[in-house]
Amino acid sequence: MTDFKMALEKLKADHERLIARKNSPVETAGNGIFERYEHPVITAAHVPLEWRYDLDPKTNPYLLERIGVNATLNAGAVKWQGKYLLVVRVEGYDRKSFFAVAESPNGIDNFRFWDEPCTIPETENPDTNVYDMRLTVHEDGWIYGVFCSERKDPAAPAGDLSSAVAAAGIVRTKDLKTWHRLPDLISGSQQRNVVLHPEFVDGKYALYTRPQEGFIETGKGGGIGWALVDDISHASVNEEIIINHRNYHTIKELKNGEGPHPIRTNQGWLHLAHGVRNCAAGLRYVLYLYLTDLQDPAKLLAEPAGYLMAPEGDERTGDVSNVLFSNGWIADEDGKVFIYYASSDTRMHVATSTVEKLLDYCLNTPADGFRSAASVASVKALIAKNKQLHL
Ligand code: M1P
Repeated sequence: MTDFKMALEKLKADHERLIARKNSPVETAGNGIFERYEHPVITAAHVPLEWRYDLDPKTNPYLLERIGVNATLNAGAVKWQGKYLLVVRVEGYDRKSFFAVAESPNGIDNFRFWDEPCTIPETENPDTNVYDMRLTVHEDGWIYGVFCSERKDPAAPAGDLSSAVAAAGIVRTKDLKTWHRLPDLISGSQQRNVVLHPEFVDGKYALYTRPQEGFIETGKGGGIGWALVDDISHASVNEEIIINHRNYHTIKELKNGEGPHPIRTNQGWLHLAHGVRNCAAGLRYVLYLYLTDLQDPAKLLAEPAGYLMAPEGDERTGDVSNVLFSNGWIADEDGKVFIYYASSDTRMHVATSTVEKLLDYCLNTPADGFRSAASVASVKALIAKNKQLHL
């Protein structure tokens, strides 16, 4: 066998071993609310070899990687024809992200990318970068993908090659293969983390928004917003109310953002979001839950204090360390919930729970009292309750 053939066989065998690797829940006692899994579900090394290597010995005799993948992160999720699909943000060495579908039979391992990345049509004003797609199977019959479209800030002073503008790009599809681009969301501010609610509300499309004054800073943007839209093919934010606020001295004092679209439950809409605070180590991104009213999804019913999940162990390091971010989850018919999250902007993981447990967590965890004394009162109330049990 030639050196080239041997190297290729090894590459293929290593790749297949990685993809077929079984994933199991981490066995250490957790908090009972969810289970983490041993291995990430998708890493840069999961990306097909054909996307990265020229496999022709004549043009690539040393079998060098031609197009490197830096990270696989922030995936939208949907259960589709019995399969668990992630629309992954694949980021190349060139810093550009694109979307690609990976499919698993069980939601926890064996994620395989489809043959080719998604082709997302551009608008007249081409996106420089696209990322973080939220998928919504809407009751209008389409599957929508709402994502961040990033372009250079036209008002940036000469020499400033960093300032950017974030807007919500919108695509829709019937098969997750052919994507139709709609005009970007028109908004008075920059927008990231925009998510389409799966049902009409008062006969209109409903969007979770995240108004922000700059590309990074939300400024006066108060948190997760809510806007009703008459025509999704010319979507425009006219009235925007804040339904989940940022608060001083909380996990979301700097900014927050809706994760995937909320799950309909018999107690209300269950939301997963990220909260960000600043500290000496930089920005820290954690995941939290809140519940809103079934009839009025903009009305907050419950919100536990603090985070549901924070970066742990290996999750804490990566391209942008100390970050957990989620824009995809899947609720199965039996109530099992697959939470897909990226750690440190580098790789994708799964954690599992159930709708029942997440509701219990949401409804029975004390809310934030915004002062240390209130936290002490919560702990003391729990101690007093437990004392009654005479265990
Ligand atoms: O680097 C962490 C995250 O930062 C941004 O999130 P947000 O808009 O809430 O600040 C996004 O760029 C996201 O992709 C990234 O994971």
